[in-house]
Amino acid sequence: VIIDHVTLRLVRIPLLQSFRTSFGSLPDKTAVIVELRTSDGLRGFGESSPFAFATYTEESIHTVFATAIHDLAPRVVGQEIHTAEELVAILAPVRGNRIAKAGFETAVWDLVSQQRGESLSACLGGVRPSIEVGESLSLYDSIDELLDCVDERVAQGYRRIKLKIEPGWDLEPVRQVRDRYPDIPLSVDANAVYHLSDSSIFEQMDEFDLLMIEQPLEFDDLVNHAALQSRIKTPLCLDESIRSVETTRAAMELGSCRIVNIKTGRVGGLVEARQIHDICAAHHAPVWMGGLFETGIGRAFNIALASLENFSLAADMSPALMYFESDLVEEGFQIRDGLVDVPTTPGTGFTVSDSRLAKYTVEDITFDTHD
Ligand code: OSB
Ligand code: MG
Repeated sequence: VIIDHVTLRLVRIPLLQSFRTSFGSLPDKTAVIVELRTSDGLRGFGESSPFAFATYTEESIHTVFATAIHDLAPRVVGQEIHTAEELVAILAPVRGNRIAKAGFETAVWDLVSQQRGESLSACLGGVRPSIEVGESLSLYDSIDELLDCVDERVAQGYRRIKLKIEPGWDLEPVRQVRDRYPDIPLSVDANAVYHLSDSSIFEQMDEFDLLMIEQPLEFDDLVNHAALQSRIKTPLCLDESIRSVETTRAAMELGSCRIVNIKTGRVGGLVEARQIHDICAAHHAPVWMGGLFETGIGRAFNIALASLENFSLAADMSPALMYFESDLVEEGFQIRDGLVDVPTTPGTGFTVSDSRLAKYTVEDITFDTHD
């Protein structure tokens, strides 16, 4: 198909409650929604889902929107594209900026799956009819607040609870949650705030029988994670450090982790994500689907990807309406008994709400072949 229009929409959606990690609070939900229109009238939607500031990775809503406008959209408009791999090749000269690229890449997958008349999961080679869902809990001001929240999520049937930690909020909250729920799958996520000199904290965590410890150390350090992994029994999981096929291979060969969190955006889209999944499978390292608080548009791609075989641990996949006052798709999805169904209808299985997209768009720009 020929991509004859590209529209980029910068959206901001208020959060229902603030969410705090070791790198700070998220003020609102920001995303760039990429719409590709083809010469034969198809519309494909993708999502770039950075946070407001460059605190999780080096991309922010500002860098993503600027990169999409100046580096990516001009390379895509007017092109004939049949597969997501072709799009990846077209964008390959642009270094990094993976969250920005993922908006375009996922939009192409939407077009491809519509054109083939197959579900996105089938197009990707998915095998799971449903995905197990866990929940990622914010840092809180008190352990009582945290325990209330854990009670609620356990009662709702979530299959894994992930606690955010930071210095001063680590061993004690984790101990209390573990004492209250001796059997739930429990993990912690430090978002890269500790140093190798903090190893004794993680050695002490071995007694909590955690499923994994996610990204304890610096966001780009594979060597120190390998050193820490050799000192503790609990599997390390890398999030921020896993950017690409190359960093995944390095992490596997160095022994930096035993589990990988794959986020569609962080790695630049579903083509790269699927390759990372395959490398991990070859190393017997399970993977799971992480999230960037995507709207329903982005969550749709995550659900389809998480239906691949080696996604054997619960995903961060709460419905957008748990976090935002409104979503950008018509359908939303339900979590039943800790599971979300993988759509089987052609395309992503979700329809963009044009009216809500317009309501939350604060800036937009369209490129067409006549520019
Ligand atoms: O590290 O996974 C993370 C949210 C903000 C910043 C970092 C992370 C998270 C999450 C997202 O845990 C969870 C989700 O999208 O459901
Ligand atoms: Mg994480």
